[in-house]
Amino acid sequence: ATVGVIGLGYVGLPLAVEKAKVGYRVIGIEHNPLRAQQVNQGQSYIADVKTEELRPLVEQGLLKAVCDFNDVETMDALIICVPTPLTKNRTPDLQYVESVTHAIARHLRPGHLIALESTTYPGTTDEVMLPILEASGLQREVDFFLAHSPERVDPGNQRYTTKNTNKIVGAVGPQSLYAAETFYKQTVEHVVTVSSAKTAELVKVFENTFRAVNIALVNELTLLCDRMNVSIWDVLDAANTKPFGIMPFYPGLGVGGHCIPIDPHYLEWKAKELNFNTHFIALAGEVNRRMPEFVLEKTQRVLNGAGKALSQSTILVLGVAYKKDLGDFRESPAIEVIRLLKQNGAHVLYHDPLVPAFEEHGVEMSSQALTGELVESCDLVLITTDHSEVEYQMVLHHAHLVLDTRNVTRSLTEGREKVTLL
Ligand code: SAJ
Repeated sequence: ATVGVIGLGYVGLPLAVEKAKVGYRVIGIEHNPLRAQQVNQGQSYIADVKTEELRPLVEQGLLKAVCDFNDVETMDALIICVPTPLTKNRTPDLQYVESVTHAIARHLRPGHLIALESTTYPGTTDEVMLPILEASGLQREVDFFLAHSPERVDPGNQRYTTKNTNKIVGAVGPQSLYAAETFYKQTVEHVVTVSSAKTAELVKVFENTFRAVNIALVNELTLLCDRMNVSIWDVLDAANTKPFGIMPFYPGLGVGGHCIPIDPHYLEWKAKELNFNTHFIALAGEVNRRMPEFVLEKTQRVLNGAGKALSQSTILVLGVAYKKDLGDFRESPAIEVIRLLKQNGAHVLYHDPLVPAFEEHGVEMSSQALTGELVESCDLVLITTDHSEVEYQMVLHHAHLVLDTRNVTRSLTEGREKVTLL
């Protein structure tokens, strides 16, 4: 059987590899010709996909990438993994989902299974996609099958992969559900079916809203603990001794990535359409977006405590990626912190072993080599991302002052007197 994966990004490429590994012929439809070319050369550009597992599949002819929809008739299942970003006024941007659905409708044939994996607001599959597909004259549940199965990839997570992460599947009817469940069972260890496509969509945005709200709760508590001179880290560690723990969330300099800061606003938008005001989502967004400001204030305070002014200081920012052990800096709050530090006159350098250079929000920098001399030459080291491969002991040894926003130095001894935590 032949599978089409539309969008070969951090969701689509791992999925395409999993399908090819169990023997499907996989055709990736990727609108970025550079990425399509890299795939056809067996070259991975996604951290979670090793080139050595991609290349053989391409060489065996099990996986290839194209940039058009001309092969759609030859496919049996079509999995849509395109981005669902926000427009500049923070409303859902379904342009990619819609254009891909129109392209599929032009090549739709009896027997096609279509599954949307992109995170979106409840109702997208049956209110937006279904009418476009049925305009072809083919009928749901009879000629084609339509389902929603949200991607649950946790980028950089080696333990939970596309293969062993439970897969939620909801559809526009029983035939579609059966077709989708059967399809996913070939590559995912555990498939969980739900009663509708809308339910499946809601499960996903709820999961990410849950994270955003809990991160915001801990961030708000961090601001309060700062005023009370209590360590949030001690509070969280001790609170976690409850029998079932508190499912640890930790403070940080805000929420980055292309999911948690974005997905909940899809739900908020849909709720507003139904004249329902969700409060937690907006509140969580406000609190999380406030954290870079707080990190700036705290940096100023630590420098002032050592008789230094921010505007005369050189700051080394350790990590610009939005989370540990990943080279992705999209929506990274660390870049917002750098912008604020520069805006307040500080001289800022950064080191990130996984981000050699970046250009975002009008800031363009390249990573410095992390040496003792570099650390010594800075007035303060601001640890913003807790990458495993950074030599924090060396940093502590050479640093004058350290503001550790991730408490990554918690297990180190030498030099801890130089460290301030969020
Ligand atoms: N963060 C905190 N405190 C925390 C947890 C996270 O400040 O306690 C920050 C991180 O530093 C990061 C952001 O929030 O900047 C997002 O963190 P994340 O761990 O949710 O990472 P994502 O967005 O790459 O991956 C998430 C998935 N996370 C997990 O499963 C742990 C999951 O929510 C989704 O599958 C995925 O986004 C997605 O694609 O929706």
